[in-house]
Amino acid sequence: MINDSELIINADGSIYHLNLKPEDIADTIIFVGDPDRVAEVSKYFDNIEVKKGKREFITHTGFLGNKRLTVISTGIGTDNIDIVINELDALVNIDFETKSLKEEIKSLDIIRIGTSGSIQGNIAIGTILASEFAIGFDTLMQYYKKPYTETELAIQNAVIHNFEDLTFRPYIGHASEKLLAKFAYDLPKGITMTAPGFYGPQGRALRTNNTYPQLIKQANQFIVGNRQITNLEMETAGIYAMCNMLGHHAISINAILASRVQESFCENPQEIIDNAIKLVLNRL
Ligand code: R1P
Repeated sequence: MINDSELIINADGSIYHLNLKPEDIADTIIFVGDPDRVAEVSKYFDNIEVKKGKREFITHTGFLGNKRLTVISTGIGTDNIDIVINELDALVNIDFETKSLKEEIKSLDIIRIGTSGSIQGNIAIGTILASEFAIGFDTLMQYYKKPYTETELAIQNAVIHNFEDLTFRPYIGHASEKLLAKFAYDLPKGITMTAPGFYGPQGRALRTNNTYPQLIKQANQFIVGNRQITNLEMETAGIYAMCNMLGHHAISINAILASRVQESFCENPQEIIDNAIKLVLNRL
């Protein structure tokens, strides 16, 4: 039995942060960062049966045709991803009455629709890109033991050699093969770099003296086999690594809004994000 301070259930039977009960979520879950983006996705649903929220975690569940779907906002950063993945996993795999693991462990399908910056000249603003792998420059996976595939180990070694002056060891996660085949068969794919902040941790210096001023240049030049780091954001590595560890399927679809090599930002972010939303919903 899991104790009351590890699995915190609210008085109404919902889980602590997400404020959701097991019956509130579907087996296919779309993640967005921005809470306002939840309605931008659910406006395409045929009906919405659940609308709940707490803090930055807004959830809508409904049907698109005969497919039951949940869309949930994760807010910014992998610290939130820790909460969202653990609580979603508990909602499907822990019996809230007995507070014990269910006999049959379920795998969720998780699709992130996020915004991101390109760090390669050939990935233009407006591109919809799928993350095949992700590198976490944040600390989340220091607290968990995840099995590594051979390709992940090769990427991790290449990162340590390429980013010479790093004082920490980034972690690696991978997309679900099943979801790559379903959602990203014709999309450009790449390695996504996940940062624990928007400014210094992504090589921006408005008025700061940064520890890694060469971060974007090093990311741009990184190569392992025939793979490059294509883009930069703040959640994908956490989603992938946590899902790899817990047996959930995940894919991250990135709407490229900025180019860090051309040093420019798009004029039509909403249109690019909407293209990514429609692409994912059409392939469900
Ligand atoms: C930073 O502006 C935020 O935007 C990106 C980053 O990953 C970070 O969360 O994604 P979302 O638009 O999905 O939030």
